[in-house]
Amino acid sequence: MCIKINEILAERHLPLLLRTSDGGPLKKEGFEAYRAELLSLLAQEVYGTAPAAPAEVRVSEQKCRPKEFAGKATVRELTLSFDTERGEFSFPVTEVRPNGVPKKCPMFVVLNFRPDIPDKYLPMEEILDAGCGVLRIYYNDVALDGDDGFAGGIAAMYDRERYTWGKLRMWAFAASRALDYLLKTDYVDRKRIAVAGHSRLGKTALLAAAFDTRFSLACVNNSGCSGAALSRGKEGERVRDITKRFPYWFCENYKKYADHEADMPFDQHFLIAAVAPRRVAVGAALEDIWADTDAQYLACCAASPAFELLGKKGFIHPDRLPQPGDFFSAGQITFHLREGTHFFSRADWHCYLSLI
Ligand code: GTR
Repeated sequence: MCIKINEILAERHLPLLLRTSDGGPLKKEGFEAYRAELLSLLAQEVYGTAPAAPAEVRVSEQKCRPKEFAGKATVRELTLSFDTERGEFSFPVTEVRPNGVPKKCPMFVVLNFRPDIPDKYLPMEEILDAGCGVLRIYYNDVALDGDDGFAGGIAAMYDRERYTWGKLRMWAFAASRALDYLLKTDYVDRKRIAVAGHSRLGKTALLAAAFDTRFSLACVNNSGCSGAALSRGKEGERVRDITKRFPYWFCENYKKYADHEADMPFDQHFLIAAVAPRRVAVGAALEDIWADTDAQYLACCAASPAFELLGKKGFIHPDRLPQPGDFFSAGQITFHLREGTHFFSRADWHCYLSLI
């Protein structure tokens, strides 16, 4: 028997998207205000509140290698700095941009687990051959991925009483500061700046694009729980698992939904919807049971109406669950499912490179 997607979604009893405060349907004109409400709800309950963007981001160059990757690219080691409540905060980034590209190049702000370039998650030559550049952030340079009591990195630069942000939001904040810098250069295509990450950094990429409308595309790889996967009815990792193992990724409030997903006044399709009308690319892997492939696909289905309200194609997909080899890329939400395990693979990159 073939079960329809709408029937599967109905069984998850998701909070309704696109409702006004009195429960009526939202109109296109009301979307911006509604989007702000979505973001404030998600900040309040999941990711925490964050400081406003600093007035300016300063850049200093540490090293420049103009002929890397067989002469195809210029690689620069940079330091980005900005003022915070407690003085200046700086973090290093690496910029790789293609040489000899006559027009401005599209860029990926890539949050990664290691500072290396290339890296097993970052096939640099293939990205360059597609005419794209990368601004790489090593996430531990911004805030340690561990329980440091929020005493180090960017966490220590702001009053914890004022801002409840967890580490995901801190890494996303850094992605926006990298974007501040890129927008000041004259070689970047301002309309084609993506934010990309895998797993916990896939959650971060989605969060960054939801909060910052200057990103044109979010590449959300194998993000799973608290990323692009619906929490209601989810297999593998649940809110209880993630808040127990990684409490510092979130704000305190999120813990109350451990084993109480049905009480959440939101689900993860709200986060995808907050990127509308821009593009969200969700990548899943067949053996990544912990992230739950179907839950990520269903979140795309459930978020689609937000994009449609704004006159865009939302998520264009057949009326079935995904199969390996699927890549649905006709709308603003795209989804692919590849064979294999939890990994940021070249196959994933090839999808994202076709979308930027
Ligand atoms: C897991 C975590 C996932 C995912 C992953 C990763 O242990 O439970 O949510 O973020 O780590 O980032 O590799």
